[in-house]
Amino acid sequence: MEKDIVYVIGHKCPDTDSVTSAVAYAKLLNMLGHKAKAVMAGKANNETKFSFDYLGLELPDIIEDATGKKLILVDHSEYAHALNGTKEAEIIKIIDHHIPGDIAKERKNDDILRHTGACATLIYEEYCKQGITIDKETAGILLTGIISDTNDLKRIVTDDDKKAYKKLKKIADIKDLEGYCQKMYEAFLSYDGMDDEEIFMNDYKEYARAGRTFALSCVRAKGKKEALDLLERMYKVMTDQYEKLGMDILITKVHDVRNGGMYLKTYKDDALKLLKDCLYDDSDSGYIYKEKNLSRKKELVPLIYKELDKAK
Ligand SMILES: [Mn+2]
Repeated sequence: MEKDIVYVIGHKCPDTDSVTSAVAYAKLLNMLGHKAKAVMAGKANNETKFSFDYLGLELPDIIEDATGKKLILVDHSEYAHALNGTKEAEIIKIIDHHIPGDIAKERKNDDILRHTGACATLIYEEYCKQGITIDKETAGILLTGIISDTNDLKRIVTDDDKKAYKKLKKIADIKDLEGYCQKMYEAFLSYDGMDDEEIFMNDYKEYARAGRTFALSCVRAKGKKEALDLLERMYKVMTDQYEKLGMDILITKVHDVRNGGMYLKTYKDDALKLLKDCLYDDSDSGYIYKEKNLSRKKELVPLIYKELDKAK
């Protein structure tokens, strides 16, 4: 019985877009008569917890291993970001809005791989394609995913995101939407109840390129003082966790939300030099500071890929 269930799952270190996408897509499959269940590949972050609470919804269960399971992957398409055991799972479908990863590349089928601001936008479109009416609850879920991944459309988004947002906003009819977004953002910035290791793993992603591996953790701070404090604490976590994580390079990016800049620190060996080369930083400090906060997905990772390719 369990074997027939398809698990709809987002990436490790789940963010709100990956959880909402999984929940909404599992609901769609259920409505179409399939046995599907949304699950999470790890603990929900504070923003996701807040949103589900606000919408009066239960968070999906967490599963620890995907071995032998039937999966639909949402919001990721790389083994490095997927739950342990995904290589030994049967992948039915992928719906992702990032650059297609290694899982997507080794398949030829009806996966949905398109660049949008949020994966939730792609799920919204699936409801439209299937002709399923979106109820108020589902609209709230999908709208939340878009709000989270696009910072309420303030980041670069596609016309499809804007279209979905407009439609969903109307159906969801969230009272005081602006206040909801504000509270989501406050929860997103909050590390309440988390220790330093949990903060480091909260938004942590692994990558491989040119025979080397690296991981980049994104952390937020409410000002310069907190940013520098977090930078040192995350350095300690990187030092302590280096062997366990098994990456060649660990990087922490602390975004100073108040002032807009970013601080980067690395572990170990040549990692700092590599990153300084990427970012044309010729300072001799033990970290990097830039006035502009760069996006991990769209800016930092591509820059690091380029530098690693050069060094190959
Ligand atoms: Mn996403």
